[in-house]
Amino acid sequence: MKLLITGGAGFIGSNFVLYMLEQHPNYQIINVDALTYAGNLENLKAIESHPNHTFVKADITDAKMMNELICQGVDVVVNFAAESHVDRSILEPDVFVKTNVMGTQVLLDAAKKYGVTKFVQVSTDEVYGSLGETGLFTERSPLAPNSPYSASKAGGDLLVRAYHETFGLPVNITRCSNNYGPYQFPEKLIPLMISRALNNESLPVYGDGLNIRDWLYVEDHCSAIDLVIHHGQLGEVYNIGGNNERTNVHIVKTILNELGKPESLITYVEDRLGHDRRYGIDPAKITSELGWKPQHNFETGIKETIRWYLSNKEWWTRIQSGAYRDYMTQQYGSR
Ligand code: NAD
Ligand code: TDX
Repeated sequence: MKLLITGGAGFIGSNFVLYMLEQHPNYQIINVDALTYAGNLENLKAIESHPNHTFVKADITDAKMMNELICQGVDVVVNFAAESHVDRSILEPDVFVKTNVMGTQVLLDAAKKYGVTKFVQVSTDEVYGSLGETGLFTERSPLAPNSPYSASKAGGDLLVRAYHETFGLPVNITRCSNNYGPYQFPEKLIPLMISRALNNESLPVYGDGLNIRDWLYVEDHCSAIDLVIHHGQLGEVYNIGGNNERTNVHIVKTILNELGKPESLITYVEDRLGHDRRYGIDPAKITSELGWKPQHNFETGIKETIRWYLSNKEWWTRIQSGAYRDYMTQQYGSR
């Protein structure tokens, strides 16, 4: 099988490329990534000279380039490439629409033109908006995105759906909850708090810290997408989540406790605009139809992740320079 994986130098994409080459060493992977601030070839060091992995630096909005890549006998497109950080979408929404909506449409056109056997859109539970104290997102929950990020992801998803309905393009959409694990960019809650705590910096918790996210170890997300590629019913959406709902402040305290740092580092700061209160995924469909089961529980997964950041300090300290430092100052001031 020949796969075109977009965004394969980012957090989940790079974990997925590594996972697929381990699970299916004979598959050929073309990994296309624009190497924005979030793309990092260091994530792919272990497969630098793997004969079945080819890296191409390109933007998914570049139609000529996407056509040139997909026409090379690509069977399956897996679209991870996206602007992925909610706070950045509040500061700069335009690039989110460009990559997450227009980029998806460019890929869909190329996939249609060259007749792929499947197009997998990697999406998010955030397209469903926010939950109250009870209930879970199912595949039938209405789309009600609240941030420019989630609205742009919902826009991409709707185009994927439309290409299936209108042109018969064989597609699946996956909607996963919050991921954590190795290679996550230190702007996201868990790696941000680990890296700041290690530097004895204040930990900026938004609002009252009681917003809830449903956490999944990244490898379990990868195994779910692998199953969807091979067994997903065409045209279907699959929600992915591991029933691990935690408040943000619980996560931050767990990290402090594990690192032996004081809770006095926690600083409650102004809330995120449009901050979704709670996400929770019902994974019944992917569990019963495709037999997916997560392998990591949160308590061990978070410890493994903290250990990874402790042993890979160079990876994240190199990131914490230049453009990233400018963003951090804009977002959090000089605290
Ligand atoms: P990330 O920001 O770490 O990685 C995104 C990658 O896409 C980067 O390597 C970046 O260089 C690349 N990219 C950005 N714009 C591009 C463009 N125009 N052309 C080509 N490449 C481009 O993001 P992530 O956390 O790994 O998320 C990957 C995907 O999974 C996204 O689609 C995101 O919406 C989705 N998702 C993420 C989570 C999560 O918790 N992180 C949960 C559910 C779904
Ligand atoms: O400094 C912070 N302080 C804080 O309290 C940051 C960065 C976050 N938070 C809160 C906001 C959220 O309630 O922590 C929670 C998690 O925040 P993020 O790590 O930014 O993730 P979230 O906004 O939930 O979105 C993530 O999950 C769904 C990914 O970034 C998305 O790409 C994915 O689609």
